Amino acid sequence: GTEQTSWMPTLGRPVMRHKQYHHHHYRSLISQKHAPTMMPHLEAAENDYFTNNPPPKDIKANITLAREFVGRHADDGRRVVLVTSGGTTVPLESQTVRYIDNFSAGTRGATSAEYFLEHGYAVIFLHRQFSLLPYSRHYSHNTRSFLDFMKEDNGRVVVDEQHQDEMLRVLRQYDEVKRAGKLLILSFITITEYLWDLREVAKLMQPLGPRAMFYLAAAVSDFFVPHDRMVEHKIQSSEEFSQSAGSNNGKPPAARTEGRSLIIDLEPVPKFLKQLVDGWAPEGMIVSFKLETDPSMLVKKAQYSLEKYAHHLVIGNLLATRKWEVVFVSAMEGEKWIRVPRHRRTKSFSGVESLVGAADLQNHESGRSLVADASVPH
Ligand code: PAZ
Repeated sequence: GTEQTSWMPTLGRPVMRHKQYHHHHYRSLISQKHAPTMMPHLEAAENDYFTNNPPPKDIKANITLAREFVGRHADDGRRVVLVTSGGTTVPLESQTVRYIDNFSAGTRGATSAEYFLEHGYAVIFLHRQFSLLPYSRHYSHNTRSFLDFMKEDNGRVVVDEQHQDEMLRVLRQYDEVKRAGKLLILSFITITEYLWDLREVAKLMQPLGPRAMFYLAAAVSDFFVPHDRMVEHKIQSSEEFSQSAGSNNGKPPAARTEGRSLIIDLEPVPKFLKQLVDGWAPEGMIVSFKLETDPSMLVKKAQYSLEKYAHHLVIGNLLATRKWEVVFVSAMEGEKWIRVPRHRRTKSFSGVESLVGAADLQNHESGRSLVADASVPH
């Protein structure tokens, strides 16, 4: 139908974009894009990272699942979106006792996945293990237990009256998605697992051409401990028991105790968005998220990211207000805020559910309905 193709005509990058748009933000993108794609030093950084940080144990299984999923939906001419969700961890030890984590609960990703499914997409949901999942999110991770939605009725367990309508609606959507095989759930824990999965799945999605979308809502670590600087065993709290330094290929271990303090030396995670845009998913539509806590930084940083990576859309949000306001920053439309009333926020309401319309952002008409959607009570 028309919905299936509304964003496709303008998707090609970068040629189609600079032919069609004259927005001032866009000019800087053009000059960026005239630089050779895949700079050699970026490729070197990629090779370096993936050579030195081994793949997760389940990478082969994930590739097999994703290949089958993408192949099936490609044959059906369906759009496929890879939604990333939840936070990545940074382990401090190979036998991991301690790790660095972040706040993300996976609300944005899980909620958006439901909306993509509702809009006809097949969804690969790459999420942090045990973070929120589409559909079940309505009943998990709550202050209430799922058992609080149940009652006993003549020796059988049933959903209590009060939750019947809502749960029936959710269950029907979930069953339909399962029946049609439109949702593939993959999981990661660490930053390295996430990057391996992202790269491999993105490459598998290449045959989809412009029918592939990447919706990168996961909160990805900026700093990490490289594999060759990670200590093997649990970090000890006193120097007497500390492991001897210098055992990792001559490289200094990233974590050591000094007196009673723990010193951790983290390295930057290479910025892989450039590789995704230019190398792994050259034809896909790419939507990234930018999280800040300082309101004066948000739009600036989102614009910077858009110009640097020359992808389609950056959705900016602030930690404190992320459930009810976001800003879309795109070459075509500049800066556009989307807000939903704050008081309607409930446990199961993400506040940005209609963001799934991101796919239609290149179409002014539906851009408006997106905002309107946001004010319809659920
Ligand atoms: O997972 P959540 O719903 O609690 O939060 C969503 C979010 C803030 C992680 C997401 O909207 C986002 O901005 N992700 C990118 C974060 C970043 O790496 O900048």
